[in-house]
Amino acid sequence: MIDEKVLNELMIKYNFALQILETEINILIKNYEYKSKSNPVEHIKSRLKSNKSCIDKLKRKGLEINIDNLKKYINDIIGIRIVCSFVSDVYSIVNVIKNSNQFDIKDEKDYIKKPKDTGYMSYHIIIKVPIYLHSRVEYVSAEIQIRTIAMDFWASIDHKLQYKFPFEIPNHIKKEMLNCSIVIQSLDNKLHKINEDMKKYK
Ligand code: 0O2
Repeated sequence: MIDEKVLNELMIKYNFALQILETEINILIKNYEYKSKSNPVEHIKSRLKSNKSCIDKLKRKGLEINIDNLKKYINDIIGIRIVCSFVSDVYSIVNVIKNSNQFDIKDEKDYIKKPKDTGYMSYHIIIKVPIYLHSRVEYVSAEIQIRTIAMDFWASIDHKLQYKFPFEIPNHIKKEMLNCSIVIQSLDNKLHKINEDMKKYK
């Protein structure tokens, strides 16, 4: 079991890291926007996972509920979501983050090229963020999700309808949500083409 006080203290540290990361990401994006004279990001959202969600996720992964497992196996206690206009913008932002040499990248998952079975699409980068304490530096994981507004729309509805549903989801519902994701993919492709076409007239 996890002592509530110890967990709250850990969350304070994660909150420091989240604030540093938010600032770094904002600076990187503003700098990219200035240099490329483009505006690829619609909005950025960040959050710290709640104590309950952390514990539920450890349970879901079949792990013992303790602080060590939390630090080691839950990579998205710190979460930043960057929502872009077009698929091409998603990959531009991914490159900005990867080429910055500012972050220690632990893992990346391209759920756009290979969506999850549910239909979920997004690009995830897991990084290590330093927290500067009195006498030492501690590193914690953070997840950056980068996706289009259309993918974000689908993911948000899916999160409400089925992602955290505690019982077995009927097959026809899963199939309908997957079909919606295919529609989203096709919409993103169409919008990308329109954007490319429009560049000729600018
Ligand atoms: P919440 O409440 O959104 O934070 P891993 O150890 O990396 O294998 P993990 O972290 O589950 O395990 O990796 P994964 O599958 O990449 O999922 C990370 C996050 O992506 C999830 O965090 C969700 O936010 C989102 N996600 C993944 N799959 C789906 C999906 O099918 N639908 C929706 N809507 N979101 C999804 P959490 O902690 O599970 O949930």
